[in-house]
Amino acid sequence: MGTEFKALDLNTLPSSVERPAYDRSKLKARVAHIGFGAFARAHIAMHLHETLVASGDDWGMRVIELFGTPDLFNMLDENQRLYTLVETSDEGKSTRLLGAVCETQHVARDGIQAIIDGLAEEDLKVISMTITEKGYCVKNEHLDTDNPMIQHDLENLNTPKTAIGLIVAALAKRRELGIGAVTVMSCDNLPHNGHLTSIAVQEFAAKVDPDLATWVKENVSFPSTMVDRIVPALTDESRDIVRAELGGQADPNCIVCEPFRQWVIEDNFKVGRPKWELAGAQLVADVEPFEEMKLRTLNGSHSFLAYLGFLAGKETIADCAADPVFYAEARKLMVDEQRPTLNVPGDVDLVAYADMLLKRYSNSQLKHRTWQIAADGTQKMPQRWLNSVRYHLQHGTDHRHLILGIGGWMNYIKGKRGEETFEVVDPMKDVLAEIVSKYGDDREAYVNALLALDAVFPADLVANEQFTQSVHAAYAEVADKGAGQAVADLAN
Ligand code: CS2
Repeated sequence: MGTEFKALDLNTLPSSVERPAYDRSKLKARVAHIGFGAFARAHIAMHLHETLVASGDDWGMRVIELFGTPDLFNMLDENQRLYTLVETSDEGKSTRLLGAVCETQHVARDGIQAIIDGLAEEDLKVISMTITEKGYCVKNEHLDTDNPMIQHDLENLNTPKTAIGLIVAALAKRRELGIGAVTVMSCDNLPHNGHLTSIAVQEFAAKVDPDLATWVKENVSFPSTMVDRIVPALTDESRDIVRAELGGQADPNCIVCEPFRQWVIEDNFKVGRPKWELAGAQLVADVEPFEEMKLRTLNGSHSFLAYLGFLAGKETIADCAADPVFYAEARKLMVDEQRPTLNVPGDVDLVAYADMLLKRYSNSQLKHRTWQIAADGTQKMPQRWLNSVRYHLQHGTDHRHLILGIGGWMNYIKGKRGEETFEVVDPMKDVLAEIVSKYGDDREAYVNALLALDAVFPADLVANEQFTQSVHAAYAEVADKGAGQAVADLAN
């Protein structure tokens, strides 16, 4: 890709492409965002861009990557750190160049020391991140000290590999330099994500130096956020869409997503923040009801459609939504099985919310792959399904859809769809593959071995016979009937 790269020629871009209407030369890196993948480009940096359009102030964003190669960042720099966002739906498209990014730092290009130093600059007020569920290195609500990367970072705080290690190294430096407080803001799909981040950072800091942990307590806030926007991974097809929108020019950092977006932020910032409310973000005292609603209804139904839909031959979420059976059963999962478990935010009508989600899923322009959402199931299932399962077991209420989802996942991770084999992406993929190869032909032993994964299935659920029996049955149902028929039979 590098050799073919040609910087964007802004002069010949079609006039339909909106450009940043603010003075980018005055932007300072006051927010640093770790993990500049598709979602961050389309959501976090887009909100800052809109904030700048409305406020004209100087809150720029430095973006940081700890993995992969710096190629994309090099190209972003050559494009003056502008990149293209196309919002698409069956109603049409709109295209803009986003301009909130003012600096890039890649560990393989700039070195970890420069990144640590940057996070310890006085102007830097907010460290935000989208590092995916596994990036937090948290197990059973504690820092996972068995994680080899965390072990590495604990022993080598000057050269951390994880985002958590990096943040602690930066906080230690801020303390050493006498530079004031900062806010660390998670933007990942995890329940009480601010609290989880604080656990990971605090427990790590306490291991390094108890005084540092005390300093962190006093000087760092960890607001929770609920983020929502459907942003499929970039494909050749989406690159072609962007190229057409740009009058034939290519932008390697472009992104294509749905028009909808929502951001609910706990207003708990130590030393100021951008005026994100100007971009439509909701600043609230308590994010938890929003987070749980979104995680269980949107992400919970996504995962249900991902495993069962993929196994039934459906490549995208829009394909699932176009099938009346999958549509109806995903709706029941949300309305009948997730709604009762939720403390729905005051002014939200959960049925209308679910219908809006299904409408978003029906966006045929997005091509959001079921296989993509199926990734990292061991990290996603607990907060999307298992807490709700616990609720239903306690209340004696029906939760067949949630259980079928688990049965779907157990079939999915075998990596076979009929004669076809596919890659299973998961941080625990080696453990999963071992279970598949050891017990894959013995249903009883296979399901038991998966249920014994204590990082995924909490002990209280596994001790509940009703739960384990229903999971065994759901596994067998999907294996015997096929996912499509198993979903159809939920209606009976
Ligand atoms: C999806 C999410 O891949 C997944 O696990 O469920 O990325 C989902 O699209 C976003 O959370 C929507 O806000």
